Amino acid sequence: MKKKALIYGITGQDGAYLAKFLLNKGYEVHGVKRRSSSFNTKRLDDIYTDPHFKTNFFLHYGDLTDSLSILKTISNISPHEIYNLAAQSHVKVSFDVPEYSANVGAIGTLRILDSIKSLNLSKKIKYYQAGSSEMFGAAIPPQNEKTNFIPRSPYAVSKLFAHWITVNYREAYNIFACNGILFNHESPIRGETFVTKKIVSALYKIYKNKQKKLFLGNLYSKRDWGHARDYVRAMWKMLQQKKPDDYVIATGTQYSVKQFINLCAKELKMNLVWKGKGINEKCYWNKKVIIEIDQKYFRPTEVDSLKGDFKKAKKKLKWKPIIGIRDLVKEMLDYESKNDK
Ligand code: NAP
Ligand code: F7E
Repeated sequence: MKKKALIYGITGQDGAYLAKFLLNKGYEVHGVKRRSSSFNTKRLDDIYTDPHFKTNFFLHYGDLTDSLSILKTISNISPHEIYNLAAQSHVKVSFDVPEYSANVGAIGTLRILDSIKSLNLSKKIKYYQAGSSEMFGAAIPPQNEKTNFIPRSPYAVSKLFAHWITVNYREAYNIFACNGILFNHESPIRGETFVTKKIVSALYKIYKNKQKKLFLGNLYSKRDWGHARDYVRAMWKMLQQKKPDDYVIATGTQYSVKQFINLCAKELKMNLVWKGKGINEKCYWNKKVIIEIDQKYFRPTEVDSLKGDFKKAKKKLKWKPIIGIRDLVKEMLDYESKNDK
């Protein structure tokens, strides 16, 4: 029998990669999208087919703040697997809209889990929860499944609730529910305001003389950056195990934001010169200032250093990342070039 998957957060970066991955595996894929005043399905354009014709891909309206729609969607579709990738996922923005971020990230997760339980589908549905390395926050790297969580933003705290409510519903109601604790993962279709996409897109435009300057915040935080295509494979693998469990997914390497900029510049063969310190640090190319610091991009509390230890996933899931950071940068730059009008 054909397996059915339901994806919350289908219109996001990971939702698009996961949908393609599952369609290739022969799944019938259902996704929940929010109503928006303009089209929000750009990332799905290449897999969307008019449902009047034969297709394995279906979109439904819904929202994680709306219990009624969640209950109805899960009941109507009765999927074998649910992937909850929906969130207000921008850490800096979560300081501006903390209540909404918690409503979606934390209570939204509870709404799905409790719908599974209330509909008596605990034995049928396997559940994946999109956890985040942000939950580790100030914990010393490398971080793994045994590391204490020290969250540093409303986003991270909401993900921590989601993590523990997933564990609780697994233990209390026997739901096959897994937490993936994923470190940063990027791609050409990463949201434009996350730092990697912001850097790649601006540097490319500066290189092509279509933009003069890029303004950034903290250049010295370090992240463990992988590729989204590798990471959605890990999500699926978690739900194919005999027992539900929680896993760290990472590359085990870290780079600072400044190192990431230098990697992009190297790929573009741009010779950058850095001068100054702190808020006055500037980056020059061809004797012109192309990068400056703007205080508004700093967070009230920062996460300084993330580096994941993914030994458990390697051993139990037989998972490891395939795409390294240089190939990631190259693919992101190629995408900018192909879409350059
Ligand atoms: P993303 O591109 O920001 O996508 C988030 C998705 O959630 C979008 O489809 C968005 O819909 C949807 N969404 C937001 N609020 C919603 C609501 N109230 N109801 C229903 N859907 C809602 O994020 P991503 O990078 O793909 O990440 C996927 C998940 O993994 C997120 O939960 C994120 O927090 C988590 N995560 C990401 C990373 C990473 O590095 N990418 C690492 C660890 C964990 P719209 O398109 O309409 O906005
Ligand atoms: O910031 C610094 C910023 O917003 C990375 C989300 O997917 O990964 C992501 O969260 C670093 C931070 O990602 C700018 O201060 C400097 O230290 O790209 P980011 P994030 O906060 O790590 C985790 C795992 C998730 O779960 C989240 O959903 O870069 N930084 N200057 C900047 N960041 C941004 N966005 N913009 C800047 O101008």
